[in-house]
Amino acid sequence: MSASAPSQVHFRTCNLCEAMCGVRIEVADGRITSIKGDDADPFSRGHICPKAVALRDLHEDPDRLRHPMKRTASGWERVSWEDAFDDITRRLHALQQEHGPHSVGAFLGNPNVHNMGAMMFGAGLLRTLRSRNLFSATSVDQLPHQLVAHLMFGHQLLIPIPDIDRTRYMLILGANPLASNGSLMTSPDVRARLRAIQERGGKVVVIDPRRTETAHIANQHVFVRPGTDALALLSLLHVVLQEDTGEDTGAQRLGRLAAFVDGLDSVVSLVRDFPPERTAPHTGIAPEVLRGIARDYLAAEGAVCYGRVGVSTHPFGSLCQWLINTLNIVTGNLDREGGALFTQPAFDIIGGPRALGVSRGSHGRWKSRVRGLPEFSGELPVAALAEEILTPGDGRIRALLTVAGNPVLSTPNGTQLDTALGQLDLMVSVDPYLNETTRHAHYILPPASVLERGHYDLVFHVLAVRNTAKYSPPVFTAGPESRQDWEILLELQHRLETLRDGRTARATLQYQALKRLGPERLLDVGLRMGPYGSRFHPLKKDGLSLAKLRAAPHGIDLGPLKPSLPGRLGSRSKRIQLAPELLVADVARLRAAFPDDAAPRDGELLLIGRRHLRDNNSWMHNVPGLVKGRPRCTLLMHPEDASRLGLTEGSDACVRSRVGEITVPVAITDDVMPGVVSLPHGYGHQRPGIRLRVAGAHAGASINDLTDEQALDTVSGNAAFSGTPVRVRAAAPPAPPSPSGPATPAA
Ligand SMILES: Nc1nc2c(c(=O)[nH]1)N[C@H]1C(S)=C(S)[C@@H](COP(=O)(O)OP(=O)(O)OC[C@H]3O[C@@H](n4cnc5c(=O)[nH]c(N)nc54)[C@H](O)[C@@H]3O)O[C@H]1N2
Ligand SMILES: Nc1nc2c(c(=O)[nH]1)N[C@H]1C(S)=C(S)[C@@H](COP(=O)(O)OP(=O)(O)OC[C@H]3O[C@@H](n4cnc5c(=O)[nH]c(N)nc54)[C@H](O)[C@@H]3O)O[C@H]1N2
Ligand code: SF4
Ligand SMILES: [Mo]
Repeated sequence: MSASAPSQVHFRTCNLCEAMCGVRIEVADGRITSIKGDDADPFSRGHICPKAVALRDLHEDPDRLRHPMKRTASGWERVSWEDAFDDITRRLHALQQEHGPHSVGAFLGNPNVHNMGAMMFGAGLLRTLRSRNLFSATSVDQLPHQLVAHLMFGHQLLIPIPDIDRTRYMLILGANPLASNGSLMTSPDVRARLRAIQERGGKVVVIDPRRTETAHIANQHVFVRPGTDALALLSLLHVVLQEDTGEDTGAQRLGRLAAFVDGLDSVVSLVRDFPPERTAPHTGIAPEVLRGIARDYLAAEGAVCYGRVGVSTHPFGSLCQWLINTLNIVTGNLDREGGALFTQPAFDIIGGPRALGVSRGSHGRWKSRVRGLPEFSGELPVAALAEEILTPGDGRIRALLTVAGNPVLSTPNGTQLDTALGQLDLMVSVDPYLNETTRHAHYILPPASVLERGHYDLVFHVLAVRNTAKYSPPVFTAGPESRQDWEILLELQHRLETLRDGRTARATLQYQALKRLGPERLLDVGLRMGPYGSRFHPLKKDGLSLAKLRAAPHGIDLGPLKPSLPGRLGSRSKRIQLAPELLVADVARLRAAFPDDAAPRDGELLLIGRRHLRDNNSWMHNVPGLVKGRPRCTLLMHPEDASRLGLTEGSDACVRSRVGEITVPVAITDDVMPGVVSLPHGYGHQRPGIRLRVAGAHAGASINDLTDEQALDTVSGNAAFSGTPVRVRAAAPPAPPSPSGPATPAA
């Protein structure tokens, strides 16, 4: 700890969610005395949410692991980094020698994307593994967005961003930015930005099976039956493209996009079959409501449709994301101010030098061994991870590396994965906590705390509603005994390469160079090579560099998003594919799932998820300030369903699905649709052997002990959490109180 009195002020970007809020951190005597919003941050303008203060709690958390740990017969033991790296890489190498490269798998969790060093160095380690069994949180999240971007725009990260600050009509499906603070739409203080749409005479419309916090401030909220959005979108397109709306035809509305869009005719004929009357019995959306939305959307000077987790972790997630883009395109709202635009980030991982970037994407180059699910950009769907460990045979996963992930709580059928992890020959977790997943590890390698590292948002600047750039230097100096995520990943990579290829001069030089450079120097190179960089900028010395960012601690505003097509497209043809074959073909699956004569399934409820402002996936329940108050892991249920099932407010309900059963208290509200129930994810901290004392006392139950690893958006392989069929009944009268409380820390 370097700081000493009098107090120092640090400016930083909060990296806990995607919003990139600027924070002002005061430190005295090596301790944080206050965390506030940074009013001078040009992007977030002082906004923060209650989680920002957790940056301190996470740093100071006594449960956060500070040194490598090895699981032994008598419990967890502290080991040296050297011994850990040595034993781990020797064993990984031996397994790969004996059973082939695919016997070692890896799972990368969400916080990697919020971590500059892990982003820069993770790929190298994965390449070194040469394994086809690579998984990440992408396939329980935004894989449909990436697949669709790859197919339509030629690059997996060319994701159109809503121009929230200029739009006059924002149609939101399956997102609740007031709780999540926005996703694939980095927009700090999203509440103010949505309000501003209304203040300039525009409209916000939310389509969601739950009347969410966002729906409450919207101009209009429409209930939709979970899993049916693709039908509603096809009907919206039907109205826009097939009905006489008194406006231009589809081709005319494309405007300047017409010069580089292929496939409009296929879409026009595809939507013919989906008049709103035909889809209404499935979606629950009245035809006149959809026609009203279409009318308003077409009339607005700049309209945008935005769909997030609720329509990507969905049985037709890829269709939804495709149809959302299509709606924006055929109404001329893509690449238009007030519509959806692509960013031009300062460190350009899309259009910049290949060595510093992310690939354009690939699909189906190989299939998973057991279920034959398609690869996407080198990864397989994580819904297949457990079966790849449990199913005997050649290519079975025998060792697993997890980096910043908690798949036991975050992936479908977590119970099955929990069992599978217990059967690995070797599991290694790079993670600061002993949690539901890492308790199975043979080694836990904890990184330095987030405040001990520099930060730049390589990914979220690509997804932001405005072009900005900001670098945050470390607040504290990491101790000599701690290692950054990137150092851990680089060390594993280098030792594995050395074991496999021998000690070559080239590899050693490369390793030493990377180690010396570290993320900061690479960031500097990326900024200089980027579109605002000192290398290409006409006034060279004024161009962006790390030094320039260091001199602007609140960040630099690079202006609003600008039209950039067709030049920005990733494909060589520089054309947009409006009707990719893979997606057009998937409409047959949709039709089959919703035949005209479908009979309602008696007694079945559809389970959906939800987020709360004070949660962050599974890993922030150990922060006392964030878990205090009423328990949040409750099953929301409509009063009609509750009375039919004899459930009362606060009573315990047993919720059962094909894969499992959990017991949770009921909260009755007409904010959810009849026939729909909702539970948050990331709870379920009752499992033995974890070391999360606060979380253990707020355990809740895991929704992913109910979600089904067989339910997928089959084109992409993304997990389909939305609309898991469940049966609910009153739990047996409570047994005499059993001693509960914090889970017993292991060893
Ligand atoms: N506070 C907080 N913030 C977070 C996170 C967190 O855990 N907590 N997680 C972060 C992460 S990793 C992500 S990816 C983002 C996600 O950000 P969002 O996409 O905004 O996520 P949610 O708040 O879960 O909103 C999903 C919405 O989809 C609705 N929904 C469910 N099924 C369907 C359906 O079939 N159709 C439609 N139309 N809607 C449906 C749900 O009711 C819910 O309102 O949030 C990020 N920010
Ligand atoms: N049913 C249902 N399931 C869902 C979702 C849903 O809406 N419904 N949402 C899905 C989504 S969008 C996502 S993104 C996934 C998230 O899935 P995961 O990424 O698997 O889960 P997290 O809860 O984010 O776990 C993060 C892990 O990283 C560790 N960690 C935190 N910071 C760092 C760090 O700086 N370095 C390292 N090495 N480790 C760190 C934490 O201790 C924790 O173990 O969950 C998905 N699961
Ligand atoms: S909204 Fe996200 S980035 Fe902003 S303070 Fe909260 S957690 Fe941090
Ligand atoms: Mo996510």
